Amino acid sequence: MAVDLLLGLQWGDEGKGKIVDVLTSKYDIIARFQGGPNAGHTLEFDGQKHVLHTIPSGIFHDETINLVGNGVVIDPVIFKKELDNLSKHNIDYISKLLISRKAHLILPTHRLLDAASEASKGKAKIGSTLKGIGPTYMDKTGRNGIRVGDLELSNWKEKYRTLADKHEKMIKFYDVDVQYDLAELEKEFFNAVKTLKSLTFIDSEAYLHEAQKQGKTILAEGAQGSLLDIDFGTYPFVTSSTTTAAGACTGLGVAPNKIGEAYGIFKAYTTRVGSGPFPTELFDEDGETMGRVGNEFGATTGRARRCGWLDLVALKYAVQVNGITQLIMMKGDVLSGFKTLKVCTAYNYKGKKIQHLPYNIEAENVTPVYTEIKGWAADLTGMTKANELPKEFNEYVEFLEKELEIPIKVVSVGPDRTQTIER
Ligand code: 2SA
Ligand code: MG
Repeated sequence: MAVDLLLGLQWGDEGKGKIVDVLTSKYDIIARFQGGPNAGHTLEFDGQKHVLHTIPSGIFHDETINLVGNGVVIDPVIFKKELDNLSKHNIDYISKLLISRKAHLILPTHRLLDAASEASKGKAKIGSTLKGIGPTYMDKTGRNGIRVGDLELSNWKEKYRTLADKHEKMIKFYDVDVQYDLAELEKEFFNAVKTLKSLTFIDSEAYLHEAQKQGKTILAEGAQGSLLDIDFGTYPFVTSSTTTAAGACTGLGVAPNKIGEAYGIFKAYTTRVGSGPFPTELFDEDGETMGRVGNEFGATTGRARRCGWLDLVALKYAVQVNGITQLIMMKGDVLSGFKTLKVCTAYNYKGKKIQHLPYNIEAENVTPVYTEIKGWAADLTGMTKANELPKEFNEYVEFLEKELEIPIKVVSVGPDRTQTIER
């Protein structure tokens, strides 16, 4: 069986958690392949809201295996909190949560280094979630990292000490004000490592290979979005992992010719949290309305997300880079009540009209060219069938399908599992 992918096509927060949860009943295994606790995947059902950071979004289903792949970075402290929260809701995760031995660990000093790096950048800061993501991936590619499998070895604490001591020197080198009590942080860390060690560690690429041979269905769950990809995103204002389709290959050990459907998920408008260019960003009442109605606050940090119109130039780029086969449009309900909607269909770039994403999309180089589309007034949140959707809403969706040349098979009209309409 091929492995299907679910990828965010914008700057994250497209609603991946909700859709994985909706799709989960079709899959035997849900696997995370990149990122870490910088992600915030929100799921709502039975009147309750859950936010997951590292654990795959299939964990609330009884029959589903959830795998944290080798490409993920794990902070044992945050992981433990997630597990505690699952226990509170009587979710028995022990039998259905597997962790790759090759996943890297986020140490307390990685978090401190993240803070020091951001502080040293001043106004040019990335707007990182301060979860230690960048420094952990730096240690991974620098070949210094500590992996989950190391926890099974007797000398891992020596390795830990050597690395943490080095980090302390690096923190001093940044020469910024970062206050911490490492002894206290380490107490919490070692305690959380104990909890982590009670879970099942596996050689996950072999496991997935075998599962495929047995005909098991697998969904790779992306985190963040394509425009935050370390290579294809708005560098340097990106995260430190491959958030695009290729990340599922390196982050799970799945061969490219074993990828099946690539579901691309996007919001009917655009949001971004953290710094960096955002051509269609709004600083007016419309942007304020999107943020308020859409409840646009970071699920991990609580930061207000920047809002703007849908950017089709950027979306097309993401569709191409990922080889998207089906689209899912989220949060159409948030646009109810706008008389006119705008969609960016080209950029004015250095005096020329272009339709591809150029190297530099900073505001001084790029002004969006908009197509206006008539809005709809009706509240969509109570709708459950495609034939209830207003004519103007369908016209908006059809316009996007034509531009993107990919069908939009599902539209979401609210945060709950039930507010999902197939077209
Ligand atoms: P990092 O922490 O090093 O990965 O930050 C680098 C950039 O990546 C952005 N980033 C995100 N953008 C949107 N959503 C993310 N997850 C959380 C959420 C974020 C939150 O679901 O809302 O709660 O603030 C996420 N994770 C990383 C980040 O803003 C930086 O621009
Ligand atoms: Mg999120």
